[in-house]
Parts: sequence; C-alpha cells; structure tokens
Amino acid sequence: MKEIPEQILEIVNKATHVVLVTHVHPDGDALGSLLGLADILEGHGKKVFRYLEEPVSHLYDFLPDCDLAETDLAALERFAEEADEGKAITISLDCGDCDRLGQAKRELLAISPFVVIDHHYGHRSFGDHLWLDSERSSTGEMVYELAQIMGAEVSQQAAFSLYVAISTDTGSFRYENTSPRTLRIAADLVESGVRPAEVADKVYDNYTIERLRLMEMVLATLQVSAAGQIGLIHVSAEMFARSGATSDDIDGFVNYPRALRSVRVAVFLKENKKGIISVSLRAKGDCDVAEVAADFGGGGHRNAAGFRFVDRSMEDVQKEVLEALEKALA
Ligand SMILES: [Mn+2]
Repeated sequence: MKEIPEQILEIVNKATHVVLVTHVHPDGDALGSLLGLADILEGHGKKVFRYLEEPVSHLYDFLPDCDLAETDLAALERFAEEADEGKAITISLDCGDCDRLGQAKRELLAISPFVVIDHHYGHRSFGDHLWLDSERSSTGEMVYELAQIMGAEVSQQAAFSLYVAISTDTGSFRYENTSPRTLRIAADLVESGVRPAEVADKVYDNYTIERLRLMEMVLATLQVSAAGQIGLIHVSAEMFARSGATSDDIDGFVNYPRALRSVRVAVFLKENKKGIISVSLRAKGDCDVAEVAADFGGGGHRNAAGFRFVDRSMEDVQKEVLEALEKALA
C-alpha cells in the first residue's frame, strides 16, 4: 500500500480553488470519486470546479450533484484565474493516461500544480505530483483516505458517491481487488448512512429497453474457445443502430461471458462508428490480462484491461486477440 505523498497533502491543504477532472467516458469510480471529493473539499471550505467533457450519462445521473458538473472550458479558466497566485490546483482522478483526459487535455494540464490520484496498473505518469497505488480497489478508496488524512468530513452525500465508486470498481466487492481495507471503508460509508441496497438498485436495476434489446443481439454473438477458457462477444455499429442503444448501454456486458463457469478470460469487442475496434478483457483468477493488453499498446489491471485497433475488420481483430490469449493461457 502506498501512502499519500506529503507534498500532495500540502498542496491540497493550501489550495483555495480546486479543479477536479477524470477520464473521458467516466465510469462509476471516475464519477463517484470526482463528485465525492468535490463535496468533501467544499465542506472543507474550498471552491471546486467539477469538469467533465460531456454531461453525466443516464447510467449515473442518480449521483448527487451530478448536475453541478460543468463542460465549459472558458468557465474553468475563469475559475482558475479567480484564485490568488499558486492557490488554484487541478486534481485528476482515476485517469491512467493523460490522453484519456480528452480533448481539453492541454488546457487542463496548464493549471498547475497538477495532482494525479490513480490506481491503474500500467499508469502512464503525467502531471506534477502523483499518488499512484495499483493495489487499491478504486480511486474512491483513495479519496476516502485523503479525506481522513485531511481531517475533512465525509458527508452522507459524499459517502454515497464514494460507495458507488468502490462498489462499481470491485464488481460489488467480488473482484480480486477487494481487500480488507476496501470492506472496512465500505463499512464506514454504510455507517455514514449509505444504503447498499439503494446503490445496487440504482446502479444495476437501471436498464433502458434499448439496452436489453442490444444485449439480446450481443449475447447471440457468443463464441467459446480454448476448451471453454475464452468467452468472446462483440457489438457492431449496426447493432447499435438497430437497437437504438448508445455506447453507455454496453456497460457491464463483458461480465456475461466472464460468468461462464469454464471461462478464464472474457473478451468484448466493440466497433465504434469511426472504424475503431476497442477490446475489453476481463480475467478470472491468476490470469494477467494487463500483460496481453500491454502487447497491443493498451493498459489496465491484472483482471481488467483494454486496448484498441484502428482500421481493422472485426474478424481480423477477433483472430489476432484470440491467438494472443491462447498463447497467454498456455
Ligand atoms: Mn477506477
């Protein structure tokens, strides 16, 4: 376990204005960490700018204060200028690579000191000060610890956001990354008033009909290989069009082949409109998919990793990925 660097603590304590950013297409951990930390810092007397490239997707629009997130870069720059010299900082949460900050990457990195808090294995270092711990289940866990060390109060609302962060990144406390500390923090959050059943209801029983229609098509693509050890599904641009679903709606699909008894690695191929095929890998047990992803120029954790291909056919990508995985499993 890597403790928070003293310097980061000093920088955060001294700041009056904090810009919070995360990766594009933010998941539960990204949004929960950002909104939770925003609430914690505001409660601790700081001004906070919640920056997102796009408004919060329908999957997470139940998160408290998600409507306070702003997408306006000019407003962000005005916010930073309002602070006295050296009192405005940026904190990037759950982002493993500066390219994943999105189109405004350059403008965001210009607000310094730029602090990075992340738990991705294969993190590519950026910013001025880094707190990286790939043994943490989630960035939400790290934000909770930051609040504790700062002596900042975690309101019931912030606790809710952090619980969403931790529970989504651990697959509801089922993945390998779930540690005793993860569960202790979750217990603290429940003690502050979070109701796990309410979170589960909002996160998992929150489907649109379009998502279910798309799931029907995607599950029909299931292929099992390597004596049942690899389960692969894919989604095409045409399936998106036919179902009316959006790319938000595929969240969690990779868990279906992963749930097969014999499967050790689940693969989900997604064809984007721009001729890009993204590959998500999920492993069970001791198989390290981060290594396979790294060979294709991607990254992630031992049990969850990904990468992309440009200008390749679905069939080609499928063949190449299966070959690499069969080798890795052998
Ligand atoms: Mn995360």
